[in-house]
Amino acid sequence: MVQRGQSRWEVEDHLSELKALAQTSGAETVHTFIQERSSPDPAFFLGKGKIEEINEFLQDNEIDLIIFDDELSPAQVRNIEKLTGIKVIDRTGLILDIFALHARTNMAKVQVELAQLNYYLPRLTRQWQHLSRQVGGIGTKGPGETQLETDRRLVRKRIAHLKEKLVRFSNQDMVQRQNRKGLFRAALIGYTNAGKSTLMNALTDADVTIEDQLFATLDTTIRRLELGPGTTILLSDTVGFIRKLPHHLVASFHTTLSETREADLLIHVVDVNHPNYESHLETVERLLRDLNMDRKKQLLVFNKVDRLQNHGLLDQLRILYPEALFISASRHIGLHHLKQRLLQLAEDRYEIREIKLNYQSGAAEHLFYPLATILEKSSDDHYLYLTIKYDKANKTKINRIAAKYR
Ligand SMILES: Nc1nc2c(ncn2[C@@H]2O[C@H](COP(=O)(O)OP(=O)(O)OP(=O)(O)O)[C@@H](O)[C@H]2O)c(=O)[nH]1
Ligand SMILES: [Mg+2]
Repeated sequence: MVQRGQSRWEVEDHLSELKALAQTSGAETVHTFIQERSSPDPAFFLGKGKIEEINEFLQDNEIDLIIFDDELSPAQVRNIEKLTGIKVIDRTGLILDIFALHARTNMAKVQVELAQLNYYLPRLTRQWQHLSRQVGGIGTKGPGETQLETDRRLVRKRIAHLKEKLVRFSNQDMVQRQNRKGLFRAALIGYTNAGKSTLMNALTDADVTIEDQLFATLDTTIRRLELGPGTTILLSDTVGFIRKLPHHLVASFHTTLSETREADLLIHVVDVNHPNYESHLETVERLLRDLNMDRKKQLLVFNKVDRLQNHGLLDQLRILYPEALFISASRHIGLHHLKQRLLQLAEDRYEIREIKLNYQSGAAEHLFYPLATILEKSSDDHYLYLTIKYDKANKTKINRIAAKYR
């Protein structure tokens, strides 16, 4: 629906993205309808005339599903389904379906189911009687409860169970992150389908799935990336963002996004070929603000330059974003530059210096192993000289050891 303050062009764009989402979930789009209206109708969302026009079309064609780009109230969905006799979902429901379809790991599955249940809870109707079976038969109908109340109770119980499971996952995750402490961490982020996983695979030996689909990636993959002597960073690839990412999903994917939250650097990948790359960029920035990650250091990377027809655009972008890099992840264009930049950024965190150790206590050398990389080693009759490189965060510890064995 085109509402006040929106242009028709903008709405058409949103619909073409909705089509891509529908395609990803396996639906074929037969027709799209647009209505201009100052505000939605409380009962049917659209105006009466429009609903009738759509209904007529539905009856003349074999349609299985109506998808709305805007979020509908549970009552609006029920009313339209009743009138047309056809299943109705909104953008949020569609995105949740895709996530459910693409969830592979246990953690992703739990996160998606949690988001789905939170979304469907207020939308439960009598048709949900199969629920008691789905939830594994726990809790039979209590005294004086209607089926609907029983269903709601079952869903709430399931939600509590899934939340507990997520806490366990996030505790495990925390232990793993503790173990990785000390290394510089960069996280690939960006709009869905921008090429984050392609870049991940191009830079590391990760074998992340790449698809010309929305939300191919739902989990976080982390790999080591060696950039130079003593400079290894951790690179992570994770779930993409989209306009109006359902808030239930954002809340559920807390654990998946934790690596991004703790990263030292966000590598923001943008598909420069997409006609809406600008609004994608803004959407990602907005989501980062919502997630309180907007103060993190960022590196903007425009991807898919190999397909770019309009070379004037590159010149324009170079002026607008002087710090940005231009690459093709699939053709390996500009990756050397990107690695150089990453090396620079990571190096800012390190210091190199020479340490002189009393030869008598030469065995102290091993004390530096967990804290620093030894670049060079030499000795004379009295001393052992070590050139070491270390994270500035370890400076105090290094100083203490150096002072003790001088
Ligand atoms: N022409 C061209 N295509 C690319 C490039 N990088 C990625 N692609 C294609 O873009 C599509 C999406 O790539 P992915 O790496 O799966 O994108 P993603 O950002 O990980 O997407 P999600 O995980 O779904 O959010 C795939 O069809 C890739 O082959 C590039 O540099 N040039
Ligand atoms: Mg991906």
